[in-house]
Amino acid sequence: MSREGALLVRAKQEKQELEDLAVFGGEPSLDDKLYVGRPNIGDRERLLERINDILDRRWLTNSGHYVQEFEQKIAEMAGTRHCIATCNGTVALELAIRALNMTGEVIVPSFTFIATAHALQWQEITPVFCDIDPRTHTLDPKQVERMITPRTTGIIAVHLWGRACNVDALEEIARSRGLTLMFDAAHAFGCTYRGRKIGSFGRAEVFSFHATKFFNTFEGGAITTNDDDLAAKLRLMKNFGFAGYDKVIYIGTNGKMSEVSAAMGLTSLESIDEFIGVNRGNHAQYGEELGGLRGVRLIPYDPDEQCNYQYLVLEIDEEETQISRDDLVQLLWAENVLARRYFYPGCHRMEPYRSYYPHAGLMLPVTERVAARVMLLPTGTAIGHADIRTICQILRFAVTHGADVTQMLRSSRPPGMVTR
Ligand code: T4K
Repeated sequence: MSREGALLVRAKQEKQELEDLAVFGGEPSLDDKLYVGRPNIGDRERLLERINDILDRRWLTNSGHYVQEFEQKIAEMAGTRHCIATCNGTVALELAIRALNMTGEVIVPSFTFIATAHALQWQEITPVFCDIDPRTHTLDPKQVERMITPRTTGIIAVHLWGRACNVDALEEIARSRGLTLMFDAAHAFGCTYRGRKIGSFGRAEVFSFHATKFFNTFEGGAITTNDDDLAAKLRLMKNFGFAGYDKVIYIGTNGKMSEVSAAMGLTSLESIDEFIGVNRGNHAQYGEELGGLRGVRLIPYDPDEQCNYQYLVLEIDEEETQISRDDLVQLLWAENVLARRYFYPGCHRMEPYRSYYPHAGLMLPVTERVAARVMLLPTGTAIGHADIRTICQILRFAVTHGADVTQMLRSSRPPGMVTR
């Protein structure tokens, strides 16, 4: 690009006056939308080779060559004896919950993707929403103890943002209270807890390889465990309970991963270091560009642990910024930066839980506070350094003029308008 071209782009991007913000009628800083969770894609040629091979073999699903290879690789990388690949993370959760005989009540965070709760409710098990630690955004072990009742059979803890839960404390509670502990590790493939790979904690751990995860199988998931009997049961359950042609020995469902998904997974795995490297670099750049911006905190990753850096999470302290998280999200959307409010408003405020337990929020003060402050920004291989610079410039401008932007939004917003 010529120097003049570069200056033009720069002029378009940098906001000087409030009216330059797209939310007030200015030109959006970005021509194309930037999404949270844009898929990372590995080597296309390699993927297409594999898909061609699948077609040549005429073996498309049902524990084919590629699914077996994928399961082996995941087990190796997670450091477990078994990996059972599934069609998605939600079905993997449902299978694990059922195979582990969870019943009655199971303690889960409310600050998670709705699938964690639904996987229980789907089987008529009551998700009991428990508060989180404000520092880690994961289950607070002290609160977990408070939520145990005679009906409690288990705990599903979530390694949110790929940052490990307080595994030791949870394992101790599960052991001493006779509860089954498993982990929703949907965000945490490639991450460690005290140097050990996530995958082998609790009775089982569940991964998601959905398109929006840092490495994906289009749709997909997996359960990892070191329990031989559990693994055997899960293999039956994900294939209708078939133990051979014409022989069903267990109740089951169809939770199988297809060959083409496994091919995508194997191809993605070959680029995993690159994906993590890009995410780590993006995280560092956001950190530098937003450094010192009052009221905006970038959630850090523990430098002593391995992490996939897939989630770029900000906490907005409205008292400091003078502009709310929701207003910032609205303003970014207008600029074509589709920031997200994961996991607002918390599962307990979504149906059917909101109707079942209208007062659950009373036990979840930290969840409610954090859910009102968190905002996720785009990262991954689909965005570049210039995009990050632009996003940070918009944020810096909006926060520096926080009170004025808020006032102007209030006077320009039609009554009843909400941000997504
Ligand atoms: N447990 C936890 C803690 C989870 O976070 C999840 C899933 C699960 C369990 C269940 O695992 P799965 O059954 O999904 O395997 C997304 C994902 O759909 C969901 O997988 C993920 N968590 C969650 C955190 O995010 P949504 O409802 O936010 O939006 P979605 O899927 O429409 O995509 C988000 C953005 O990504 C879009 O704005 C556009 C972009 N996108 C999406 C897709 C699918 C693309 O650019 N390309 C794509 O192909 O749930």
